[in-house]
Amino acid sequence: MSNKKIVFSGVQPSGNLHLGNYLGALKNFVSLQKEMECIYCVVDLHAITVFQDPKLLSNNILETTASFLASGLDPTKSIIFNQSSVSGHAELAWILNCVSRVGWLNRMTQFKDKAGSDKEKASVGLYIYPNLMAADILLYKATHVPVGADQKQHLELSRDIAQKFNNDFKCPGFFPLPDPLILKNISRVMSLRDGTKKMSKSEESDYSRINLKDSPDDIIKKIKKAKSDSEPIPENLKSLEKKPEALNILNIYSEISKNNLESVLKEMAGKEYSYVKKKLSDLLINEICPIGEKIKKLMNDRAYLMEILKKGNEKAKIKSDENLKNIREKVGLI
Ligand code: AQP
Repeated sequence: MSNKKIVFSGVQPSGNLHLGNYLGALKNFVSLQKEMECIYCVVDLHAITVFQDPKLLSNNILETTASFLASGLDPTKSIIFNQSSVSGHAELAWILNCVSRVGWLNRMTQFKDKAGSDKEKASVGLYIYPNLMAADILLYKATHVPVGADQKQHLELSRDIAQKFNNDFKCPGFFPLPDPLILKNISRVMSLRDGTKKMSKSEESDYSRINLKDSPDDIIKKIKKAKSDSEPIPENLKSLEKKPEALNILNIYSEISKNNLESVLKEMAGKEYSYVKKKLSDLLINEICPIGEKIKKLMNDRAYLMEILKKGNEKAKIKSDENLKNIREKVGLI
């Protein structure tokens, strides 16, 4: 077994990237590329588990690539490519479909959330999405996976699948068991309209999220309208237990201002939420708007983005072909 640390993670090109994707994933991706070998993927095969308009999908693949670059990912340090361009992802997913158990998938809460009340009408792809995610990670024998807390359960499943493969095919340690890298402070950014739901690309109301491409005016408007609390900011965390929207605003402020929540409460106790909202808008405009501008600029040079994906694909393919050859051997495929 090798001790090499390999990072893998992905983002779906299913719409506008938002503050949740940025704080829960992208920011972490950028800091990791300084320390480890990193592979970052635009997971387009995951996106189509829910219907995507083909024209919008092609555009979103490029825009997610642009968002990676604009957030600070460096294609000379990290491998950046789109999932469907490396066929090994789909091939390994099939092998792992045969290792993973129906009972395991039945426990996945994201399927229950996304499929909604009529599960019979959800795509089979949405149901087996976690097996494809395991394939993404194991295809590169990744050891570390930076994700938001919403993906923790899927990552635990990837570990179970890796372990079962190693046992079934009597190859202990063949697949490393991938570790999640989840930020402690703000692992889940919640919707600005409903503090019990995560901020999400597919949520209908644009007021529920801050998009990376939002203008300063959009940010000011959305934060102003964000649900909080009519009572002043309390001194302690306990008083926020039943106030998820207020807690969300303070959590986002804590993350963006790089102060822990306790010291934010100390600083803000007794003030109205309009006070923290004003400070938060200023900080968000400073951090997010330059990224949005870069995304827009990069989207004017599609040939450049295509070239980034092509080069990333070539590098990813070398690694995945080599691993897939060994995986096929273990399974007995000729
Ligand atoms: N609200 C969030 N807070 C923290 N992290 C988040 N992530 C997503 N939303 C939040 C993290 O971003 C990475 C990429 O996510 P994704 O786009 O592949 O899928 P998702 O989690 O399903 O994101 P969305 O926005 O909710 O997309 P839709 O609406 O299309 O399903 C992951 O690491 C995720 O944890």
